[in-house]
Amino acid sequence: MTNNKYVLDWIDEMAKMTNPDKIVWIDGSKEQTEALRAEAVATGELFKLNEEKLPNCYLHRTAVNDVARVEDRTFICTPTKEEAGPLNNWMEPSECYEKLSKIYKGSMKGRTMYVIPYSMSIVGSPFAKIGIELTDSIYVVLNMLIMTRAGKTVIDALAPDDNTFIKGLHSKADLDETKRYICHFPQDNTIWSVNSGYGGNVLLGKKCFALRIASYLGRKEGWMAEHMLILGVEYPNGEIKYLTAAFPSACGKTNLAMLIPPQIYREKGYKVWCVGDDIAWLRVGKDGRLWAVNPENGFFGVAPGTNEKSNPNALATTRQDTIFTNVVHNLDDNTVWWEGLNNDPPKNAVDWKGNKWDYRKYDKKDKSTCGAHPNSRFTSMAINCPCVSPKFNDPEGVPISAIVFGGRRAKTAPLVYQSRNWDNGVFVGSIMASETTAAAAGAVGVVRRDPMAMLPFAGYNMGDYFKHWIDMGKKIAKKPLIFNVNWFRTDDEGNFIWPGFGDNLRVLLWILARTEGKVDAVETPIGFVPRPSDINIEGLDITEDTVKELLTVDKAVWREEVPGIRAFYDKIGDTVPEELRDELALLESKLK
Ligand code: GTP
Ligand code: SPV
Ligand code: MN
Repeated sequence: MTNNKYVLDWIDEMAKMTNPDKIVWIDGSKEQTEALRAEAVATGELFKLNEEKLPNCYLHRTAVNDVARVEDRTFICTPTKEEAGPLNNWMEPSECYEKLSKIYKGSMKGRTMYVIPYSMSIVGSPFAKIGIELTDSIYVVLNMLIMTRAGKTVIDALAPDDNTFIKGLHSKADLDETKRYICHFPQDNTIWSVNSGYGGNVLLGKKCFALRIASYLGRKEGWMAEHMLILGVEYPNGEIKYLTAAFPSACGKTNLAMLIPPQIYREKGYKVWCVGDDIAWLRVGKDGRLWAVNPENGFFGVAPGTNEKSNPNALATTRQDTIFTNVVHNLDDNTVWWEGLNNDPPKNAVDWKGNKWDYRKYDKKDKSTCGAHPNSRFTSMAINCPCVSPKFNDPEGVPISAIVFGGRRAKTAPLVYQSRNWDNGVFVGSIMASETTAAAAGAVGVVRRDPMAMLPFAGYNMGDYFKHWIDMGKKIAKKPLIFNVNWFRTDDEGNFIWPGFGDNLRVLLWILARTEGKVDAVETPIGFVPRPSDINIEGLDITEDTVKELLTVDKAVWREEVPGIRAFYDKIGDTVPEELRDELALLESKLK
């Protein structure tokens, strides 16, 4: 496939270590993909689903101990510990290579090593970067063929003397969780992942490359890799404004990116276009604006909760050409189901663990009774999404008017607020906190700081990452405005107050109106909030008083936040930029 000596030597070296029976290049052809699907079905790695109801769809179950990202086994192996920073796990690179080499030794014996050349962002785009993933998993190959642009066109685009491609090695090995490692060597453009078969740990183009390695490269090269959705809001006059939003894992990016406007807006001609649902690469354009592309080619979305009401676009996207992972298998009609799809759980079904599942034992409050794993996912093609943006494949990307941060906060954060300026906006992103979700192994519902939704994904020291944000602000002549949203405020019974989902457009419209200076705001100690009457509640069953409540900034509650923020900054240490320390002092004084 190539005469690039760096590629060939590296594959040789990795094959010597892992010892596969054969090596197969992935060319992206229909024939090869079809043959791999057939093989995976024959071995039981995939189930072929009902061709009439779910054409070209498959079901996969991971090992029971392997259902989410493993943050405590994820390492940034920079030459010094300081480069990785105190929030990342760090291992000395040579020590890590040596340790993992032992685990990889012979791990592909009796298996095939697949070579997947792939591009993050469309080949030919100024944003595009090439990676090669070596893997012993057909599931990984088939997912990568959806999530990235992969195959012969990509390897053809790699010059014979180009050694800048990202070298990814993945082996399922024996899925031993005590020997599971997800390791990054940014200085070597290298990723080593072993003993897992779960998405975020093994689809190396995604979190490992497009966030961890890319954030490191972005800092070096003057651009940004962020855990952000990208969407366009089309106005009745046809004008489209774009924004990005960073929410932590399983906090609503996919849902927001594909939202369907409430009826009163649809009637007027408003539309929302999805450019991306998880990752954005951002660059300063010649025009001084910030431009974004989605480096991915598909969606690896959370299944539970996806339904005809919450996210019809995602649901429609999954109705063909999709790989479902860890959902319920409906044996009656060979389709799939998950909690929150509808109120009609299948009677004759197998759960995500592969056991017979009795829907009558399902108890909403007890996750262990779920048929689908809470982090079960669908892998679908972006071009199958009914609201995919016409700019999805535009190599230049889209110009960004606003950056939105957000998370799950039951009390503290108001529905929306605007930062005072770029540095204050960076501060707002840096103090983000959110309740943990099932997207990563560990406790769920615990509030933790997750700056810019990048805590698990920054490929270097968080303080330096903050500094990079501050520095980028100096390079962007026409800066996007920075906001924070919270769809997750709850009442005393724990119910969400804000209706969320499609109705989030009402908040986005205020945000975009602010970027054009078309609407006023009220100043609070944390920034600007809307006048309650400026959030349109027509057609909702909440009152302006509820909006008022959602927009309140409780000084006492915020005063209690300050020591937590300071402790977080202290944990990061000296690398926290002066600008952010000043912002914290300013906040404290405004709260007095
Ligand atoms: P990753 O793919 O893990 O990065 O997650 P994501 O940010 O794309 O999350 P996603 O959109 O899949 O949402 C995850 C969960 O949040 C689902 O269970 C949704 O039902 C829920 N959710 C999304 N938007 C809203 C909202 O506006 N309000 C409420 N209450 N829940 C929401
Ligand atoms: C996330 O956890 O933020 C995801 C899913 O988007 S994974 O690809 O597994 O990281
Ligand atoms: Mn994500």
